[in-house]
Amino acid sequence: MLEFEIKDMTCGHCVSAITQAVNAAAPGAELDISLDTQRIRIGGDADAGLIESAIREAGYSPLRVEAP
Ligand SMILES: [Cu+2]
Repeated sequence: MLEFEIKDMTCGHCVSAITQAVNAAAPGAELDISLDTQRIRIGGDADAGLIESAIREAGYSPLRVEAP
């Protein structure tokens, strides 16, 4: 599982833009987005670098949250 904090994800528009970016970078991956905590989780063994750059290309600033 991957987790990112995205501080500039602030509204429903951001959520849908990021959802599209992640779906394109990791087709079929399970995605859990929380606007409240400004975090997203991606299930499975998706490529962290690929997803991070897709989110950046969509205009946002993801910060990788390392699992404990
Ligand atoms: Cu927004």
